[in-house]
Amino acid sequence: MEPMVTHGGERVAAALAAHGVRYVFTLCGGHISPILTAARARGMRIIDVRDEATAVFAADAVARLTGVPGVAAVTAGPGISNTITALKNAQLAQSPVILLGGAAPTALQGRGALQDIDQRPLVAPHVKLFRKIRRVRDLGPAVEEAFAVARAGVPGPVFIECPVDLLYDEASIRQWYAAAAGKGRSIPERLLRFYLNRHVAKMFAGGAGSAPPQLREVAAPAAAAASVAAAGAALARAERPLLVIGSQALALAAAAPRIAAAVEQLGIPVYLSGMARGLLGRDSALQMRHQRRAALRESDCVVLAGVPCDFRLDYGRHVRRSATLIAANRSARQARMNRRPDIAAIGDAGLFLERLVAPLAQAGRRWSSWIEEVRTRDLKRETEIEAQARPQNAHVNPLAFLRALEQEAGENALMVADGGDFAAAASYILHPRSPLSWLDPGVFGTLGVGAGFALGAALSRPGSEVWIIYGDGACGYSLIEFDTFVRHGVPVIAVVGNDAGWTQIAREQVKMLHDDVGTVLARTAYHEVAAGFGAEGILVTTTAEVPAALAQARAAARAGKPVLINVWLDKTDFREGSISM
Ligand SMILES: Cc1ncc(C[n+]2csc(CCOP(=O)(O)OP(=O)(O)O)c2C)c(N)n1
Ligand SMILES: [Mg+2]
Repeated sequence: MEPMVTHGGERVAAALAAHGVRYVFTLCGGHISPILTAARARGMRIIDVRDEATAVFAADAVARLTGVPGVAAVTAGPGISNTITALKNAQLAQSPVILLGGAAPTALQGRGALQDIDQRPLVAPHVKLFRKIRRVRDLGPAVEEAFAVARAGVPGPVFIECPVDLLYDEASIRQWYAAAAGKGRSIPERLLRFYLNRHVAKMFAGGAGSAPPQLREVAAPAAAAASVAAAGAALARAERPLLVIGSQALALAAAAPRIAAAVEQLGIPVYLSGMARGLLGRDSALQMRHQRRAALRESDCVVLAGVPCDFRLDYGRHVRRSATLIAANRSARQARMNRRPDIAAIGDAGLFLERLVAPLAQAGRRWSSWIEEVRTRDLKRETEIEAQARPQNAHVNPLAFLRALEQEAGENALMVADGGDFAAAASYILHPRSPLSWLDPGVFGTLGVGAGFALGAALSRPGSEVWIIYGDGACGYSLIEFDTFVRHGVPVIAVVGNDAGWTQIAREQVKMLHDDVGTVLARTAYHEVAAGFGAEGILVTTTAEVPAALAQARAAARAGKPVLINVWLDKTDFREGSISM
């Protein structure tokens, strides 16, 4: 039987349940207790983490992997301010996250209540919608609205502010306000009582019954048929077409297998970035991993599917001027950023790729020699990496380690990248196994996503092997969440690429400014930190130890235990010269 809806927290929980929410990520606070208890009573799993940022990163991962908004709930004031980096990251990654935030009692806001700040100016710039609730009966509909707004158009986070006095039952709140109003007989005291009585009446107005939650359909935006036709015609004419598919093309996560099939049918060489990595499985003949810039330089018709012309494409300069540029994007602004495309298909980029199949099949074009050309260059780079992975010094060659991991990781592996050079090297060497099996922060490039992403991923994909590829610098942000992994039985495997430094930064800083100040770390025993939380900690200082360590880690994870492998890396010049700004 459905639990009774007797208070505002239950209204929120009922609406979450109606939308199929299974996990609420949180760090507790008195302002939100009724939401957590009501959500648990409705069968949702409450995952309590150690930093509010982690809660939002985890909700973000759930959203990206399932296409259904992920939900986090945090307390008023510092609980909310702690989420800002993660919220901004979700906004820039266009991830539909719903953040429920506590707030001081409605009548006390702005009067010096505990943890009371004006939350709107803090949060509003980072969300699609900031909804401040003032009446109990608006709580459920606000959740319904949040689920619709977060997914519509360009997806993104939504914030609902739930003041604590709307979340408890009416009798308790009336009692609380009555006590606050006192029993004094003076005119100001009687006025206060009158005012508070009226205030409470408004808060609970029309709230006795509650309509069952309404689910709203969110139709994916579809590009105009004319732009699909124009793109099909341009590709059919092209001699060296190229496809670049980015995160936004996977906004409809459930459509991933269909999008993958469509891309295979198009027969155009393709580069995958962000959340699109893994779309074509581990070894598709069409997918290239290296030398994207060279391929873009040569291509006469480039399709950017869910990819803006930002720094990763050198603001559009990677595509030659004479090429026909086709941009498929849910955002008209992103489609035109820095460079006007010849054909703009404004709508869902994944759907757009599916709709290209028919016109191109009709044209019957094949580009085998062009594919050969790009493939040859791709393989040449692979051979170079193989050579760079060979040198052995005192500790572990990072490329050799990542190649061993690529061999060893299971077919159901899902990888989270959090770090600088080591994580970037991983993005070249690891082959994500299947659609939506790779997570990185995205364009905000924030360090610290690791544990939160892994948590969301492990829960969304039970039975998969979740790896975090950490830099030793990056791991510091979320190492504390090994406590969460252990308490909640989430068997994540973290690899810390320990080069005793913030190497991506040190590399350029030392070269240009001849000083490593602020970039040096130690060979810290991160594995012992994890072990202290009750996880399995493994130290690897030499190449010879790698195979056994990977096998041990997988076995422990299969037995339900989280693992951290601390790998002492040697230096390599693999990332020499790469700089992002
Ligand atoms: C929150 C945040 N702070 C700082 C940076 C700047 N930054 C980018 S890469 C990097 C170094 C990362 O070091 P580590 O995780 O050890 O990886 P490595 O480059 O050493 O492999 C830093 C500090 C950032 N991207 N995000
Ligand atoms: Mg490092």
